[in-house]
Amino acid sequence: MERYNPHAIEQKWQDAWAQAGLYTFDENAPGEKFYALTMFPYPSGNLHIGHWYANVAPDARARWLRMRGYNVLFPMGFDAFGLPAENAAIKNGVDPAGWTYANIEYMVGQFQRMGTMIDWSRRFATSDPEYYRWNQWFFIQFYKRGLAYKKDGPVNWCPKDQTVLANEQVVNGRCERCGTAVERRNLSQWYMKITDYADELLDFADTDMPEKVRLMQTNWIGKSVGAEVTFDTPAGEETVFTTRPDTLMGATFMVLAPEHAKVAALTTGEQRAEVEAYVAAAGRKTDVERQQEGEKTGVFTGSYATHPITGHQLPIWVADYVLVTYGTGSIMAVPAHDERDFAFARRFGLDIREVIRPDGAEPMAADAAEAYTGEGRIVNSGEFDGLSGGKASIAGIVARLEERGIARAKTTYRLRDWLFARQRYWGTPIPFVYCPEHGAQPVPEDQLPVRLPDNVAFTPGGQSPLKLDTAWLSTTCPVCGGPAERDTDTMDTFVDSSWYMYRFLSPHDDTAPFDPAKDGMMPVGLYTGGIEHAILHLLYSRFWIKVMRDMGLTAHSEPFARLRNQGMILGEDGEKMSKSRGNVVDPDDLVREYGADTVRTYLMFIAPWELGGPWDPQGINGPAKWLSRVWNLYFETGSSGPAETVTEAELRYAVHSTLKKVGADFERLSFNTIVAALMELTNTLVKAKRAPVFGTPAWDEALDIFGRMLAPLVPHIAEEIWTQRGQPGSVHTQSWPAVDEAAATRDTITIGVQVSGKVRGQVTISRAATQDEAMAAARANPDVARFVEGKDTVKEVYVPGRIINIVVKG
Ligand code: ANZ
Repeated sequence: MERYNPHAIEQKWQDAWAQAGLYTFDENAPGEKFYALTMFPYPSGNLHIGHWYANVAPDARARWLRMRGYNVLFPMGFDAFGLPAENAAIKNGVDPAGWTYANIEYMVGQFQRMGTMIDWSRRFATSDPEYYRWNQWFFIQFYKRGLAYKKDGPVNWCPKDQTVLANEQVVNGRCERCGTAVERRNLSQWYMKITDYADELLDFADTDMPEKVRLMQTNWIGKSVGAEVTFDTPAGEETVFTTRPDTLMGATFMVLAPEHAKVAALTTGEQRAEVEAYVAAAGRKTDVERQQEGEKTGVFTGSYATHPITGHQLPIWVADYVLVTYGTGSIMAVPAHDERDFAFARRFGLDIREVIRPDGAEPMAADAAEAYTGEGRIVNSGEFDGLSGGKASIAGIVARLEERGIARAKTTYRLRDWLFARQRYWGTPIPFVYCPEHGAQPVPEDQLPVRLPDNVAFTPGGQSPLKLDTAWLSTTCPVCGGPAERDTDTMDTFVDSSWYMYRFLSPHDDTAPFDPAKDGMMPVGLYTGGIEHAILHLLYSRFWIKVMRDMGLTAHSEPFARLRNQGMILGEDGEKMSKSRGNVVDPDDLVREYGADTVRTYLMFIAPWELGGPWDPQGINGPAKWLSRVWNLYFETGSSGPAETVTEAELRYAVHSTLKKVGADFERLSFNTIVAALMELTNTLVKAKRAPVFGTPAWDEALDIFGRMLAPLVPHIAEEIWTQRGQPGSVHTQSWPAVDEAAATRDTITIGVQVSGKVRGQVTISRAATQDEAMAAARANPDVARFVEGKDTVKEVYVPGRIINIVVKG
């Protein structure tokens, strides 16, 4: 007998499957359609263990669905635009396209060695002009709908990457990609009006996402319900946004953000030098630094606002804890009930006026140490006194203020419009031209795609080569035919992943982004990927699909019916794997040593999939040995014989109860317990091979069902077993076995026997045993018999399935 040698079978089967087109999705094939998708990778040049972890379990699940009769679409592509290609170009003088496509070829080969059921005939890269052409088409449609617009304003600028960044790409004040401190600049930029969809994006009714993901998106959108209240100032009316209009009478000063437009006009001559210095210093800080805890800073402008009800004069301050990008960029400060205002008032000796008091409490002490932010009754507020403060009374108070023209109800969002343009080369060119006569004009749709020029010159400073490519730059105005210049910006690469799931439906369509006849495949039935995409990618794609729906392109409002996140495989040391830490595990090395099936098994076995955990180099030996045992189970002769006692019922119970569990675990994406159950079943099978049940129909059934259960997890060895057993076709086109419910339930049970209330022994009886049968079995047990023989029986009780009690006298 040959020993298990994955290297002798894996490549062979991968080639055979590819040749047979075994995994090519055919929409006309029978079976309910199911769309399973794993987030596509960036073509960095190498699939790492994290990619394997992210892909093998969803592959197993897609294979399982297929065996259950679903017609499963499981495609893969490459998210191919982005900075690394361009940085490689700047650093090593290579062409970004050449670099990207060579990486893709290499990674496809790596993917193939994983043994997945990916349908490669649908593969595309988002840097293909045939793909990004539709980004441009969408951009023009969004523009026509008023959703793409250009605006002057403060933006985050990364001086190293020489490009603007979306707020989402600034982490702790630094460029998410290169870590350089981000600057603020005023630039005219393209935006996408995602804020139009803020409310709808808060509704997750049609998309099943993990609680944590929903929460992160909800916080990112940051909906706040409140009111705008207007104050008079020497520079005209100033409106503030507040979520607590019930505390209006407690407002004792006003604060403007340093960048607020009225700062200069409100600053008196005496205060000017101080205010200007403060504003300049604040400009050098990031929003995050400004909002960090720590001592509040600020300066008085010298001017006063008039309280709209009391007419009191409230000093107007400038402080950087108020952000120009939120609400109206100014606040009414209520130090008694807001922590930041309280700290500020204490620091600068400003008035604190209590207006909310818990029932039965004493008035707030003059030397109170902190603001009171809880519930209570309104006090010191004239006509509003006695109302309960907080949510309950806000609507009523706003209505009364509205009548007098002081306030109006207002809902504010933290979400900003999506800053869409980048000053980089390796992305989708924005399809606009600028004519001295006719301004910004979209490129006519029949001229799409606007292709990226080849052979551009990269400069070490990082400026976009598009700006320097005069041949590419100069074009004609679609309105007058006169000379015009192209937009040199490219799109944020998040556009590419915003709608790619639709492209897989008809990846070669050159008349539309996707074939509308295929819309029924959407939404994606199960989308899997990392939690790092909880906000940006998911929010953008949810937005994009809602716009597509409003354009009449799709009937769906959500791209993903269900999303699940895998955890992360860490280094042996529990740290994130990275070259600098030297703790990287290379899946290619592992495949060379153990074969893909073992690596697949180990990655599913190593941890609950959604949690992940540290890599254990010893751990892989378990799965390797298991697959050898599996192999021997089928192919080793000579070790069979009646040396063990496994009955037919026991064997069938083991097989069918495992089958039942594996099905339930696939459903809930619990892969490690599937592997564990199959390992346990292997033990029973190895025993059964040496028992009289060997060679019976039950034995054949066991080998058949076990072989099919292996197929989704370890496709190569399962295929070899299938074939070597002389069965025609592929195990991967077989159906998933049906559970024999009767066999999956044990028909005997083991229960305790009490004599006069004391447990004396245990008996194994049929589940269907009658009281008489149960009693007979109990009395036949020697441990029980000792206590009942020769004694009078007072009572016999059998609680079916639970306990037997024999009460005796004497
Ligand atoms: C008066 C007040 C009294 C407030 C009170 C709070 C508590 P969220 O919930 O996050 O939306 N605010 C408004 N605009 C601001 C800005 N540009 N920068 C910093 N803070 C700003 O927060 C809304 C509250 O944050 C608003 O309600 C305002 O302070 C402050 F007992 O107004 B409040």
